[in-house]
Amino acid sequence: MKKLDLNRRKLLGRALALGALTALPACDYDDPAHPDLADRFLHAMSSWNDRVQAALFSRHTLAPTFSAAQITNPPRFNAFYDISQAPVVEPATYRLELSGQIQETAPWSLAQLRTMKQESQITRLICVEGWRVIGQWSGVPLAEFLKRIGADTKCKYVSFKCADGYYSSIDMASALHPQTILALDFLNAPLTPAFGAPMRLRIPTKLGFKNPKSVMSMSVGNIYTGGYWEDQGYNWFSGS
Ligand SMILES: Nc1nc2c(c(=O)[nH]1)N[C@H]1C(S)=C(S)[C@@H](COP(=O)(O)O)O[C@H]1N2
Ligand SMILES: [Mo]
Repeated sequence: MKKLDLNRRKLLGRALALGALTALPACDYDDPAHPDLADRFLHAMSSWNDRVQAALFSRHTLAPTFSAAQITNPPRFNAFYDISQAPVVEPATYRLELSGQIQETAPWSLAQLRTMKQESQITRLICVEGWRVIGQWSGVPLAEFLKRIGADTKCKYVSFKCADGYYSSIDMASALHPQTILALDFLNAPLTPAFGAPMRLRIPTKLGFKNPKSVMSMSVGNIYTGGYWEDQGYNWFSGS
């Protein structure tokens, strides 16, 4: 018990109480090469937590929606870098690359994505840093898109890679949730680079970091691919 210092004890308490956050990136690992018992315990807790959250998740339970008057203005930017470093993707030549257990893997242009029925919603984005914003995102329901490209929806995961090297992945039940969209617009205008242009995942049933921006490729499969923050200890399921 000597090794279980106060910070770590607090962390354990937090993991048990909240579940969503299992390790802070800044927490003081004694020796990263030899994760001690507490670290292994936190990891085991987090994957147990994934399974519990997945079991409790219902495709029919909707995240709260809001009125236009409640939209946060101006919106709030977040990424693992400063807003001036946000990647700029040329919309005219953009192609969403598809791979994995998908029948039609031809890449999709923005014009093609816009031929599909667009869904608009005013929802809340919650960041683990302790802030939240309400915004209006519109785009293609991921369930419809997966159907259209002949994705095997019996697979476990849908994974995303972004223009800035960010990446994330979600469980299939969440991918098929009616509020999960491939967002193209914010406030009825195309997304701007810092906020995820030309396309971002918008998934209001999960925390902010599960909403990858400037998505360049999508893959469907059964191999766990983790995520940028997930691989640093944040809980993978992270329902909000
Ligand atoms: N490509 C990319 N997507 C990302 C991130 C990032 O750093 N790069 N940060 C995530 C985090 S932690 C949050 S809270 C939201 C913030 O989205 P916003 O800038 O629209 O508020 O984007 C998520 N998606
Ligand atoms: Mo975040």
